[in-house]
Amino acid sequence: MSDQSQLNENSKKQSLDTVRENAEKQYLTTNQGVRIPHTDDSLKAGERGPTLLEDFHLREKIMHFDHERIPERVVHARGAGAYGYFQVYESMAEYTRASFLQNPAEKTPVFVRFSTVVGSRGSADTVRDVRGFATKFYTSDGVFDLVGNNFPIFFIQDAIKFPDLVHAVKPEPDNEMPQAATAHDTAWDFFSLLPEATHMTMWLLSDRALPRSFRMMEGFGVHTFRFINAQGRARFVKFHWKPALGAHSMTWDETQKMAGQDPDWLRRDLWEAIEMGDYPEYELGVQLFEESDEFAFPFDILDATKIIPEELVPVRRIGKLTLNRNPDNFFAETEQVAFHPGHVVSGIDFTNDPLLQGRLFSYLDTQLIRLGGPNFAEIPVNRPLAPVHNNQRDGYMRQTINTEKASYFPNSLSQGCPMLAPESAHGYVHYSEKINAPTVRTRSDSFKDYFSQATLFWKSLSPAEQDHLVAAAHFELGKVESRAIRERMVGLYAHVDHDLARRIAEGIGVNIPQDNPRPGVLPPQGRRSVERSAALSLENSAKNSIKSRRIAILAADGVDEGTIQNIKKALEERGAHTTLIAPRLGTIKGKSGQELAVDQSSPTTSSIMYDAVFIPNGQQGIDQLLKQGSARHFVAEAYKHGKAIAAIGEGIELLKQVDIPNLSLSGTSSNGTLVNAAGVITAQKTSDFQALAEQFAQAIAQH
Ligand code: HDD
Repeated sequence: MSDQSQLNENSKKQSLDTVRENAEKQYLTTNQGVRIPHTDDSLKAGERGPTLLEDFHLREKIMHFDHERIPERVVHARGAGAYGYFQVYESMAEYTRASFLQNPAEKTPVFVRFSTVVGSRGSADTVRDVRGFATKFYTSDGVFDLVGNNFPIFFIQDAIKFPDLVHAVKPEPDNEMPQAATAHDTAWDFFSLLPEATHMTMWLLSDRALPRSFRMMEGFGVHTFRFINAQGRARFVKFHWKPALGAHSMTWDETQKMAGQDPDWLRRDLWEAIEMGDYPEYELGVQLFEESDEFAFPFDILDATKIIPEELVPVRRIGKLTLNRNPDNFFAETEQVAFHPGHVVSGIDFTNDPLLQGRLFSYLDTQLIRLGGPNFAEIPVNRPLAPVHNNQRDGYMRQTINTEKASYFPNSLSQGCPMLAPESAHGYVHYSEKINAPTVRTRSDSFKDYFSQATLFWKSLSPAEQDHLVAAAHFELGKVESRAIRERMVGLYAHVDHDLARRIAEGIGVNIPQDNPRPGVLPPQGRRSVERSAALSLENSAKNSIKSRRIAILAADGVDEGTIQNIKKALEERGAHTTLIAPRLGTIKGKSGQELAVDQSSPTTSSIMYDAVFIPNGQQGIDQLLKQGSARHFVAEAYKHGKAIAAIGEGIELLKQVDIPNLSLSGTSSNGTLVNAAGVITAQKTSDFQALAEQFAQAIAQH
C-alpha cells in the first residue's frame, strides 16, 4: 500500500546505499572475500614454469573479465543518464489519480536516460538522429516510465513495422556501414516506399536532429495516453518536456567535426553541467482534451505520425523535472536501467495507438535478452521505491529471499497474502473501453493523410531552418547511390511542398517525377486545423539567458589581464562559464606582469566547443595570437557557425585579419560599441567595456 509521506527527493539515493561499494582503506579480495596479497603474477611451477590450475585468483579474475559485456540495446544503444526529482506545481487530481501528480510539496525521485537511436554503444553523440528521452519516476504507487523522444512523432504508425524500420536505418548488413547514420541506401529506400514516414523524415532533416545539449532539447511522450481521475473519468493526454534553457541546435558542420574531436560531447555536457551545479531542468507539459474530442481533429489522435498543434490544444505546464546527480557507475545504472512504456501507475492508461500497443509487448522482451533473465526489476536502478510483493519466483540471478511457503494465489497458508489491492488502496484498474469490432489486419483510413502535417512543419520553419533542412537532404540523399530512391523521395516531398521538392531535387541530380500520384487520402475538411505552428520552429524557443553557456577567451602573453578578469566576472555573473585558451598550458603573463592560469591550450580545443569567443586588448598579446594560425582559424570558424564574437581595443585587429566577408568593423554606436548583424561586437576603447559586455551577453543569448 502506498504511503506518500515516506518518499522524498533522496529516497532512491538512500535505497542504493545498500549496494554501493567503496574500497577506500580496504584490502583486495576475491569475490569470496579472501584477501589477496599479490595480483601481478599468476601462480607457476617455477619462475619460468607453467601456470597452475589451482590459481583460483587468476581463474576468477579472468572468468569475470571474459563475461563483462552484455548485448547493447538493439536501438538507443548509446546513452547517458542522471538522477533527479520531479515536483508537480499544483494538484492534478481533477484529471488524474496518479500519486506523483497530487502534492506540490512532494518530490518524486527520477532517473532519466538520454540516447541516440541508430548508433552502437561506442558511436558519436552528435550524429544526425532522433534522441531518446526516457524518464523513470519512482512514485509511491510504483514505477512510471515515460519513454519518449525529442521528436513528437514517429516514423511508422504500427509497431509491426518496427523491425523493418530498424533494419533499414542500421548499418547495411553486408559491410556494417555506415555507423550511426541514415545517409545510406537502405534507410532512404524504406522511407521512399513508406509515405507515412515522410513527416518524420522532415524532422530528421531539421536542426532538431542536432541538439546542442541534452539540456536544450524538448521531449515528447509521442502517443496519446489517458489520464484517469479518482472518479474514473478519463481524458486524453499528450506529454511534453520543455527545457528551461530553451531548445537549441548545433550546425551540421559543428556536429560532424565534434564527432571526431569529442564523440562524447552530449554525454560530457550533461555530466559536467550536473557536476558544476547547473542542474538541467525541464517542465512537464500536458495537452489535455476530452474523450468527446476524439474525432475533432483532421487527423487520428491514435496516429503517432501526427502532432496535435499547440494552437489547437495548448500545452499546460504542470511540474518540473530537475536532474541533480550523476550516477556512480555507468554500467550498473545507465546501462542496466530498463524502461518499458507498460510501466504505468494508477491514473495513467494507454490508448489503442497501434504503435504504443506493440511497444507494450516489445520492451519486456528486450530486457530478457539484454539483462539475462526475468529478474531485471531487482537490479538496483530498476527497483521501485514502492514495496514489491507477489508470487513470482526464481529465475536467473534472483536476489529476493521470499520467506513464505505459499507462492500461489489463492492460498490459506500465508493468510491469502499478498492480498489483492482494491482501487481505494491504489490498485491499478484498467480503463474500461467498450470495443465491438471484427478482427482485421488493416490500417484505418483516418491514418492515411501522410502529408498535411509535413507541410505544416515545413511552413512553420524559419527561412534559415528551411535552408538547413534542404542542405541536410542534399547530404543524406546525396549519399544514396540509387537514383530511383532519390527520385521517389523527391516525389514524396513534392506532395509536402513543391518548392521544397524542387530545392532538394536540384542538389541531388534528379527531377520531380512527372507521373507522381499522391498516396493516401486527403484530410477531412471542416475540422479544426492550423496553417502554421509557432512551437515547431526552434527560432521561437527561449533566448533570454546565457546560463551554463561556454565562452572562450583567447589570450597570450601580453594581453590586458584587467579586461580578462572583467569579462570573466561579467559573464560568470550571468551564469556562463569561461575558458581561457592560450598557445600552451600553464600560465600566461598579462601586460602588467600579472600571471593568469590557462584552462586549455589551443591544440587541445576548438571553437566548436564554445558558444562564443572573446578577444581581449593588449598589443603584445594580440601580436602573438596573430602569428598563430590556430587563433585565426578559431575566430573564423566561430564566425562561420554563427557564434557571438566580441573584441575590444587591439583585439579587433585579430578580427580584421580573419577572412570574414562583408564584416564592417568601422563606426560605433552611441555607447561606443559596434554591433554587427552577424553577432560580432566590437569596442575600440576599454572605457566602453560595460556596454560591450552587455551586448555580448545579449548576442550569446540569441544562440
Ligand atoms: Fe523504443 C528503446 C523510445 C518505438 C522497441 N525506445 C527505446 C528507448 C527510447 C525509446 C527512449 C531507450 C530507452 C532507454 O534509454 O533504455 N521507442 C521510443 C519511442 C517510440 C518507440 C518514443 C515511438 C513513439 N520502440 C518503439 C517500437 C518498438 C520499440 C514501435 C517495438 C515494437 N525501444 C524498443 C526496444 C528498446 C527501445 C527494442 C531497445 C532497448 C530497450 O527497448 O530497452 O524494446
